[in-house]
Amino acid sequence: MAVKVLPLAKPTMLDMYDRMLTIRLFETRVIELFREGVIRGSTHTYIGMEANAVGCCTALRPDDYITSTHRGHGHCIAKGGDVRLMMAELLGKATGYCKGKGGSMHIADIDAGILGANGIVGGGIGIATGAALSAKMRGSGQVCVCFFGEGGNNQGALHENANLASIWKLPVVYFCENNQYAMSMSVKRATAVPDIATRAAAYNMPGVNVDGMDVLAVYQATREAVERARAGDGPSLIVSTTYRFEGHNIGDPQPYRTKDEVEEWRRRDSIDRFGRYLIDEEIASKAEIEALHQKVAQKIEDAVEFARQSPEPDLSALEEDVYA
Ligand SMILES: Cc1ncc(C[n+]2csc(CCOP(=O)(O)OP(=O)(O)O)c2C)c(N)n1
Repeated sequence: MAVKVLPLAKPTMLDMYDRMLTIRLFETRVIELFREGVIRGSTHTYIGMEANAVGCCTALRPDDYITSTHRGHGHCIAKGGDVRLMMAELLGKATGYCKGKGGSMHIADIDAGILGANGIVGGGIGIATGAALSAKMRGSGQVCVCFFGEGGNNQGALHENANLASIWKLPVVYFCENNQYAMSMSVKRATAVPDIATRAAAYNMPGVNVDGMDVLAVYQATREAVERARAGDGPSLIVSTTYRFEGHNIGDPQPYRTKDEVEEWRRRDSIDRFGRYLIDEEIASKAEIEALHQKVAQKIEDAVEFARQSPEPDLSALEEDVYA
């Protein structure tokens, strides 16, 4: 791996691999269940981007916060969300995170510091900045990571919030997942600057680029930004170069990109890469990696079974938890 990474203990690295694989297998089952008609509505999968959420959240404390996006399953799993409650929510069951009434884009787990997925592109940015302001005012030492896409990066909210966060030195890390496309719109056509990280200069904060297919590089970049935030030195912008292997949502025919391009990125798969690293560096044996695959597959099947067996919300709950 190219980037110099501070040492991580073997259990931490195995846990990172476990979480990356959990995201991959969770999303793979989501696609299957969607095609079966068991999951309805719209769902955006995180397949291909696993190194981002996992590398980033490994640099966080359990009580730190994240805000997420419409493509939020990976962030939720990486920060410690419960795959049973997530799957139940996707199946619209009463045991789900939102009692089956929110679906994919409203999953939150406040106890785990997950301040919510968000169907509004850029909708998490103000929430993250507010959470960081709250942490600063309470003197809690918490940091908030704000995930958004390169499409979200062009929302005005980012620029208002980045300015405030900088002048108030808020403990927030703006983490832009540049997966090259916002729906069908290529970043090259939609964004005025070729290097999004240079935008940080306008807010007097560090802006760094990172290889979003390298989980250790993402961990290292986030760790530096988190340390700066926790020390009271203010926000940072991290821009990771990554790719979603599947369509924007399930059913996207993807006319805007070639099969060759997708294949080229699939060859950079971050899970294969990290698995090879663990074996080559003799951190884990092939047998340990295989055992992890089996354990994770079992965990996902258990979540699917839990969701399938769970009851539908009762009709009497229709107006519960409705605020507006
Ligand atoms: C404010 C707003 N505008 C438009 C949409 C429709 N929309 C949903 S996802 C998306 C693309 C977002 O792209 P990006 O932020 O790069 O995230 P990605 O899907 O690539 O993860 C758009 C335009 C929306 N949900 N909210």
